[in-house]
Amino acid sequence: MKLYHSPLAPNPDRVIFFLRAKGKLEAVDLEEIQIMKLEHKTDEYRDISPFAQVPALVLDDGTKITESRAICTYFDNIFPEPNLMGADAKEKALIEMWDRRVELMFFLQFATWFRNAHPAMAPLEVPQSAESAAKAEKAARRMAVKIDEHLADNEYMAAGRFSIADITLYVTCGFCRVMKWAPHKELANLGRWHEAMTARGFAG
Ligand SMILES: N[C@@H](CCC(=O)N[C@@H](CS)C(=O)NCC(=O)O)C(=O)O
Repeated sequence: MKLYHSPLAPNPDRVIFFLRAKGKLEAVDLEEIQIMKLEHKTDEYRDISPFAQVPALVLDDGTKITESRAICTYFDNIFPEPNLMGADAKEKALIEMWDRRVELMFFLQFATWFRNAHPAMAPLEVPQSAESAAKAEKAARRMAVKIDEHLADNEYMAAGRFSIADITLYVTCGFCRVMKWAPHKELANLGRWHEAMTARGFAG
């Protein structure tokens, strides 16, 4: 199977870190798509990913999976150990709850801020909006504080153990560098959690 990705892009990184945490990165052929060269906008790539986004996973039977969380779900099923998305009903619900909160309320807010504010994003976000950027920045900063409060009483994001929710949060903290922001250096609990995650080595 083939995984289309872009170096340093957060959604593909989420999948790559997930696979590495399972010790299965070598199970996929990696193919690089350069977003900044608009390689994802070609007709050839749109045949693989109709929304012209990375990551995209193409299975050996030709099936295309083009949402990062759905790709992770697929890998969690075919490579069951270590389980990263929940082993029973309660764990599945708790991990999904936190993973979706991190994705929708932190990652997406940060991405909206970045895409609307950073000059390098002008070709991809047309037109950029200062108002959207300001609103999303506020929401991202607010959510970082909420996550820090959650981590004051929790070693991991969900279910008392390492999961995709930690991977999604780790990717988001790293992505924040593009706006010269390091939430894990400002917020103590997030900082402690971030050091522990770095020590696990899944980010390569
Ligand atoms: N919901 C999608 C989002 C994928 C996405 O937005 N990927 C970005 C890279 S991190 C992309 O392909 N951007 C290209 C563009 O905006 O033109 C997923 O989770 O896979």
